[in-house]
Amino acid sequence: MRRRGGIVIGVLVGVLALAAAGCGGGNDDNSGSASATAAAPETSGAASTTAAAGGGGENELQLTAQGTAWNTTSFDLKAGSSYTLEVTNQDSIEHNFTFAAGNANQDVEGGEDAKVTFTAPAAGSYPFFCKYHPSAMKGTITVT
Ligand SMILES: [Cu+2]
Repeated sequence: MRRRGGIVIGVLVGVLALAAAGCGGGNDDNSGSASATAAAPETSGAASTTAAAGGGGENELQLTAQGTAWNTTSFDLKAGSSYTLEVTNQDSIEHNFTFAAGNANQDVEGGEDAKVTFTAPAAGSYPFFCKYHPSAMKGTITVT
């Protein structure tokens, strides 16, 4: 922990030093590229890709609550496939994602987001909704 923080601070200081040097017009020999490549390994692990979706693997879905409404009211899933849904709550009040056929029931505090994983049931059409605002926040999940 300590060591890593020191490296991050060191990189920041280096960037600032380079910026300052740029203004003075002096040491341009080891400019921008050096600090950019040094920082790259730190961030590589954090970036999540959605490209992994496919054959029996994990599929990522997104849903946002804003103004006591969902930004998406329909999803198409494949029967038996596993899904991870990230629910983003942009309101200040708590919302919830309930998809009973997939045994999903996930609360999401105001201003936060939460992930819920479920397996698509047999082919059919199923409702999803926020259990706190079921008439305003509902949609349909179609499984094929
Ligand atoms: Cu709600």
